[in-house]
Amino acid sequence: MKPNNIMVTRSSMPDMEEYVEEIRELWESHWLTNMGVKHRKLQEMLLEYLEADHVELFTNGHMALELTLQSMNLQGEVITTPFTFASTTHAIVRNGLEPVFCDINPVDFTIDVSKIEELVTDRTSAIVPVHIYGNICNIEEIERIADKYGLKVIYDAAHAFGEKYKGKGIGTFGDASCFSFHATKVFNTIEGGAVCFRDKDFGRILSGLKNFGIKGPEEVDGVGANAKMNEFCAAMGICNLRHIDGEIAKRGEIVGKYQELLGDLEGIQLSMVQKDVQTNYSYFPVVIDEKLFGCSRNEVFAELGKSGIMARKYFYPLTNTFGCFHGKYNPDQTPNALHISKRVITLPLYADLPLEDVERICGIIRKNYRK
Ligand code: T4K
Repeated sequence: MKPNNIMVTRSSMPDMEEYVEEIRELWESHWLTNMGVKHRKLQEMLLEYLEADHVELFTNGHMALELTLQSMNLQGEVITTPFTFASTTHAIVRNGLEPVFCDINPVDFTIDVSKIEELVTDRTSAIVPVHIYGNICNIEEIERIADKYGLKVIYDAAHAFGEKYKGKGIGTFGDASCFSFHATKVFNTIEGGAVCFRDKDFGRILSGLKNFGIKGPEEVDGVGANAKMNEFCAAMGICNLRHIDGEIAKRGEIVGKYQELLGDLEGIQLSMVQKDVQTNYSYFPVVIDEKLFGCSRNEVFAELGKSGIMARKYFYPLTNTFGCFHGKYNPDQTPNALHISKRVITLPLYADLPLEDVERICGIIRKNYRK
């Protein structure tokens, strides 16, 4: 990475002194992991911030999702979307379940709820919808379908930290919602993740599975993994959570600037805040229609790259085209997802991105408009 490059994102960090103060007592106690004081403190803070019934912390967002699926003891098929990060599909497959790919809608790129029911079979056990880029899925319709067919709903909420829908914390919907606290996310614990859920009994199984399924000193009742958040990561989360509202507000300003500077161009679909959603401005994806815009996504991506602006093609390629699946899935069955994945580009967005840099990025994009 060249020092002057602008990356797609940059981790939010507290002042070093604040972090050092937070970890000082770890030197005194020598207690570094296994649900120590920082772990418990962050858990309490998140319970309040996310307005959730229960929160369980994890070593990363992927293990949160993978172990949530395992805790529910699902069988057969799981309906999900391929327009996501590898983690969503891998969590399903690594549980021995079969992903059944539903298309996305071309407006907010979440699961197309009008196509879910036709994919339900007598082998379907769950739906794993993704709040992609922090865009919230059609929660009411997903709930209706899940109730009708007796399916579990596990939201991949990796991008949706702190968001609200109709005034309610996003982690309160479905059977569980899995968040990522990776360094690249709106809220980070360096690496980390969490699951919000309502059912206490499910929580007991889930918390056991993140610690090898150990129930007591002489009892192991689940084939679990090691997915505990350590004390240093939890301490980072405690510090970052103190500043989160300010960080989200700064991201909002940047998004506003992008919308102001690109909003008049034809052939570039900008990310819009959804109705009834209190957003966290996770990502700023734009979709480029070559015919109307006058040049392709790949050309814009390359032009930005020449100026040291490292945008990304989140989420290209689709997970149902990954080589590890050896052609098992047909991406033509998810045509909107395929279309968007070939045209989307995610522009740099982080709290401290200077507005002059946003102007420079938009200047390059505008220079390529119908040039
Ligand atoms: N579900 C969804 C829908 C997800 O998007 C993700 C993760 C998950 C589940 C799983 O959650 P985790 O298990 O990861 O908690 C990144 C992240 O690694 C990944 O967390 C994220 N989604 C995915 C969308 O993006 P890369 O390979 O693109 O990251 P990388 O290393 O290229 O970093 C991107 C930019 O971020 C860098 O250019 C600079 C900046 N950065 C990166 C790191 C590592 C920092 O500023 N600080 C850092 O420490 O995957």
